[in-house]
Amino acid sequence: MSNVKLNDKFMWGGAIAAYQAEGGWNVDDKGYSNWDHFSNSDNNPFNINNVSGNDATDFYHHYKEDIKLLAEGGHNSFRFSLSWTRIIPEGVGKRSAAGIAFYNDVINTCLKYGLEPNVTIHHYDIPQKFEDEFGGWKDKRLIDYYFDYAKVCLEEFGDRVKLWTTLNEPRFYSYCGYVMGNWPPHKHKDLQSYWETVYNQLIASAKVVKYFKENNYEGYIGIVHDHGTVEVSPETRDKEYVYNHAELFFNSLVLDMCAKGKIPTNLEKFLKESGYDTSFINYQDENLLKEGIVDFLGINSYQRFYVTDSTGETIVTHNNTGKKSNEKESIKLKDWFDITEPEHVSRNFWGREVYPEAIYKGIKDVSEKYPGFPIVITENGHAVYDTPDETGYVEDDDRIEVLQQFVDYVLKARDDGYDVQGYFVWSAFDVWSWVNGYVKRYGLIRVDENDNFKRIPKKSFYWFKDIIKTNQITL
Ligand code: BGP
Repeated sequence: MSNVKLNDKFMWGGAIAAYQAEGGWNVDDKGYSNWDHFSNSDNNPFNINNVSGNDATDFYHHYKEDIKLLAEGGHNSFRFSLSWTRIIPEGVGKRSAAGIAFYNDVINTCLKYGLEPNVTIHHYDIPQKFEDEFGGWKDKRLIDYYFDYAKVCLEEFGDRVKLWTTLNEPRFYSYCGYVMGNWPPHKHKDLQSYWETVYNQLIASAKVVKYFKENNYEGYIGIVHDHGTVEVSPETRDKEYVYNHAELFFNSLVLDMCAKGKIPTNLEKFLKESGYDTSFINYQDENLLKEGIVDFLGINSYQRFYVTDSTGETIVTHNNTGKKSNEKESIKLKDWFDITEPEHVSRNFWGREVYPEAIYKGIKDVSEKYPGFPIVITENGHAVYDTPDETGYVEDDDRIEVLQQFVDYVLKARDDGYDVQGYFVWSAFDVWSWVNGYVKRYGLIRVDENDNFKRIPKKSFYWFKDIIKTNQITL
């Protein structure tokens, strides 16, 4: 256990992200983001499901009702993110009074209902302008623009928000944007940009953490990583090689930089061996990284990575259409590793393995490699096609069954002495899924986009309320 207590009590809550929940994409003076661009470009070839997050689930107009409902569900905390272009419409410079007023009221409403706000400064949405002007996170200029934006967030909300995270899933963001290509900026198998953009985001995060500490903000600041333990299949020829390469790709680039303040020792070596341009790595950056070590680690836990020897060219697959496709979420990375199929795998409709033990293994793995950091499960969830009855009620027993196992593993991890201090279910209520819109749902509260975004608690909402009630934990 660490000496840090992020809260008085173990945090039970739900998570959402600005673009996926807020809607109100062009109200008041809100600026234009990369995801607004995704939704509003005519005939966007990348928007394969033809979905728009313009209204998302209208949190912008429903937040009071939502937060009240979460409090009724027994939640004592709430994770949400801030939209850069709502706070600084042009990305840099003038602040939006309306945007700031909105978030002030969200925060104050949380506090009124006894929910600790757990605020993510950046959850995938950047001003489109920076994507157009210089290619977003590819360019180190974004580090300073992001830093200026984060300072505004701390200045405006830091008197009441005590739990911050700098970035949501820098790795997965780069993976989808530059390797998979299903998210903006839609580059496919551009591994060079993958490494560079993860690196740049981690430098940006460290700048903010350093600033937070230097300015003695009250509270704690962390980062959110999409962790999955790397497991090497038994028939693998070169187990150590495969493990080290996969671990660098999936976990240690992010975690070493933010928790050890170090560039992973094998990063430059492995990249050079594979012919990458490593000039973006600057060991001088370690001075900043050391001063920008996080207070805690936010772990989004959905899966593990089961790997074996590389068998050939790089192949990336993803299932963006649900049960219409048999495609699995997978990558074969030339000369590094292949994701392979463990036996008896259960998968969700979008081809992702459902493996609840991953959350326990993840907590253990991170605690052992990065001792001394409290862990918060900042996301964990289960996507299904929900079928409401005529009143709009959803009996989501399938979701409950999976989440129960995940929660049991989190509680077991605590019993076994691992310092887990919170669990946030993805998602608090239905939100708009990045490329699947309203079809792929995770929420414990149904949002009916065809009926004025009406909120109707699902069976899982009551299940979670019960979990919270019977597991009140003092930290
Ligand atoms: C995480 C993201 C969330 C959320 C979740 C489910 O990676 O942090 O924003 O979207 O995954 O993703 P999806 O809706 O694409 O299934």
